[in-house]
Amino acid sequence: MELLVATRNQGKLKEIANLLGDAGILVKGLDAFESLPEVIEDGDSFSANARKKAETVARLTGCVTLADDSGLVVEALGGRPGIHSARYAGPAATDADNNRTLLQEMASLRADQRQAAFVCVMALCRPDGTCRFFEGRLEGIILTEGRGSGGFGYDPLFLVPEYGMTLAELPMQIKNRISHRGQALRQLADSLRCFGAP
Ligand code: ITT
Repeated sequence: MELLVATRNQGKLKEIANLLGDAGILVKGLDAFESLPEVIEDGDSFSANARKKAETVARLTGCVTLADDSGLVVEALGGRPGIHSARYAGPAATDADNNRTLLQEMASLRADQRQAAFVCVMALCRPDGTCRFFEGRLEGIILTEGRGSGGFGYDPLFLVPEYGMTLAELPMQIKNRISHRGQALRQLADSLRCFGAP
């Protein structure tokens, strides 16, 4: 089975392909559809943005579509960067820009104020707008400098206490076993196994 994923983020796509590949599902990202318009992520929650991305692409292509809206939630920053994680440092921000901004915003925080969580909401939508949602969350600590070269986004700053390593130091197989995205995708794979396409 092939599944369209409404993302242009190659880091996400790689993890999703790896996880769903184990369930026999081949994924295709939006790079195969150059002419599709950019979906504006103006919802006020992860689920609203996940639905908007999946529903829009499903309607435009006529294909069942999966979307991932995810981000980093830092309690001591009132939940920032949250749904704005991809563009925390500005509209054209790179991962390095976002990581720098996060470290600046957290510079005055004590060690016991550096708890954070990655959150992922997946929406699987049909062209008629019917959707199912799957969620995951991973708790961790934000370091004062990056470690590791794997993963993407905020991974070098995100320490997983049980492993004593950042998500950028852990192999993808382990990240996928514990991550917010892995949790959501395992629910999705179970749901597809039981009910077929939505
Ligand atoms: P698409 O909308 O095309 O999927 P995006 O990067 O804009 O790509 P989001 O709006 O969902 O996607 O923003 C997710 C951001 O949250 C992502 O760019 C990273 O900065 C961060 N993020 C999410 N999951 C992450 C992970 O597993 N590791 C590191 N950073 C992550």
